[in-house]
This record gives sequence, C-alpha cells and structure tokens, in this order.
Amino acid sequence: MEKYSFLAIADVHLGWKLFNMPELTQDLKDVFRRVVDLALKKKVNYLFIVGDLFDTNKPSPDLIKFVREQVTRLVSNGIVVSGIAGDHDKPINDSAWVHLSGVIDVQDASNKGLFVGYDYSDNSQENIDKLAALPIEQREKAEWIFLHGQVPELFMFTTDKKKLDIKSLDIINTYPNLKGVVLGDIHTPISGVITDPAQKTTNEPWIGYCGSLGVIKTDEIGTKEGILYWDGDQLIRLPFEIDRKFIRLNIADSLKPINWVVKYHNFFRNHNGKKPIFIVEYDKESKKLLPEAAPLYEVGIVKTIQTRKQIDKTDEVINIRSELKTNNHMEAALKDCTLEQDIYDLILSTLVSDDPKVPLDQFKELTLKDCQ
Ligand SMILES: [Mn+2]
Repeated sequence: MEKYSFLAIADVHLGWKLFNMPELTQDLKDVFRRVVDLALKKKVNYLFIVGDLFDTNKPSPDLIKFVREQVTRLVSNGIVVSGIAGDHDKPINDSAWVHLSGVIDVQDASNKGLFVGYDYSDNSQENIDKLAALPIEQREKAEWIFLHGQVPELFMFTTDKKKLDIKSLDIINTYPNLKGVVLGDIHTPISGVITDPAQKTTNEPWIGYCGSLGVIKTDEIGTKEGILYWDGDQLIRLPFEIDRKFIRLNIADSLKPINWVVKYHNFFRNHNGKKPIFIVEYDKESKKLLPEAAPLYEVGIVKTIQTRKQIDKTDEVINIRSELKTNNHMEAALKDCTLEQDIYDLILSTLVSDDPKVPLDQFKELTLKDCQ
C-alpha cells in the first residue's frame, strides 16, 4: 500500500480568552495558522483535528471565517483536512462547527477505510459501541482511530460522560491492522501502547493524546512536546514552540525586580514582537510584596495569581474554569480559592441552585441582619 503522512492536533480552543487578554486569544489563532504552515511545509497527506478546535460550539463568525481560510489553504494544496468535534465544540442538532468550517468526517478522509473517528458525545460509550459494532471487513482496514474523551488507563480523573473504555474493545484482536488511537481532550501529551500480556503479538498499537499546542491554562506552561507526525513509517513529535514566552514567578522567592528587567527586556525581540506574559504568584503572606513586581509591567504583560500553600505539595494554581465541570470539582476548586466559609457557602449555593436568586436573597437578609 502507498505510504501516507499526517499531522494530528487537538484542543486548540480557538476563541478562548485566557486571562481575558485579546493578545492570548490571537495567540491561539497564530498557533493554528502555524500548524497549517507546518502541514504545507511537510507536504503531509492529512491534517487531523481531534476535537476542541473551537472553545465553544458557538464560535464567532470571525473565527469560522478564519478556520475556513486556513482549511482552504490546505485543501487547495491537496491536503485532506479531517477530524472530529470535541466536548467544547460538540455538535448541536447533529452538526458541528468544525465540519461546517470545512473539516470533513474521519470516515470520508480515505476511500481505503484507513481512518475511523466519531464526534464527541456526552454518552461516550456510544462511540465505543460504534467501534465494536463496525463490520469486520472495516475493522481490518482501519489503521487509525480518532476519539475525544478520557481513557482511564492514561488519565486517572475520568468523568463518566467522557470515559472511553478502549480496553473493552480488545483492539489487538478486533482491529488487527491498527497503528494507533489518537486522542483529544487531555491537554498533556500522555501516551502508551496497547498490549495484551496474555498473548504474544507483534502489533502493539500506539495510544495517546495530541496535547494542546498553545497555553489554555497556566498549568500548561512548559509541558509542550510538539505535534504528532506520522511520516509513513513512524509516529513522532515534531518540535512546535509557542512564540510567546510565559514566565512563572513567585513573588516571595524571585530575583529582585531590577534583575527581572535586565533578564527579560530583550524577550519580545526574540518572540515575533510578542511581549512575555509574567504569571506572578503570591499567597496570603507574600501578598504585601506584590508592588515589587511593578517593573515587570515595563517589559511584559503581568498577571497576578493567588496561590494557596498545600501540605506536602508545592503551591498550586487553581483554575476555576477547568474545575467547574461537576459539583464535586466545583466544591474542591471553591474551597481552594475562597478564604471565608460564608463566602464559600454563598458561591456554592448560588452555583448549584436552580434559582440562584434564592440563596442570594437569603444571604442579603442575613448580612442585613448582622449589620443592624
Ligand atoms: Mn475537550
């Protein structure tokens, strides 16, 4: 069979406004444009997008236009652009913006049946069932599976609706020619191989996450490993540096600010004119030192973040957005970022209440009583 090559990406989250900074929203578009540049340069046959290209399933017309333009750049050069929707840009009434922007279904990417993949579904078992129910002659042709969700063997904290029970598929026996399962959703590029200790097999398919390419959350700084690239023989990661520098500093143990300026004042010259982002962390005790960060505003964009000391752990930044998925996560996130019990109670009851007005009215009543 003729060889083919592809790039695979996921979790670009176009439209996401980290820290509400327009510069960072633009950065994500730059990331996608540079992926397209790379696909053209490598002359790959396919670009696969494994979900969450958009941050929401209602992207702005401007973003849709942008993606269409980039897809056209590839298609007019003979590159097939294919992929699936993720949980962020999941289909509404069976149609997802990623496809309406010109990204074709995975099943349609090859007429040889090489690729199988399904849009994210809030009932992820549905997609596993589809893979299990595929006729044997189609399973035998499949070389790559694309899915968006959470594989417990790779990621401990799965949520039920995203859980992908790949294990139940007995991939080695039921997809005999599979080279890999390419995943989206987890932003860290975790990967492994599918093995069956009970039997000797020569085929041990790869399984893993593309990983996000830009910075969607602050804990993604410095975790990038590049873009998945199948060159026809092997799967590797092509280096892909983000062109904006993110620098995390702790106000309590950092260098004197004057040194920061000396150290960083040249940064934007080397990063496409993009000012570095300084994430300045502080906690309850070191908050008073914050004014010392003032010189940083001259050389970059500064974002201050309060952290909380944890026993046996280094400081951890709590990202509320990613935690606000379930009530349990919500409680954990809230506990870590609210200092007062009554504020915690108020926010939590407002967030989980069907009618937020009720707890707010109660709170109003209570505080007015206290003030009298
Ligand atoms: Mn996702």
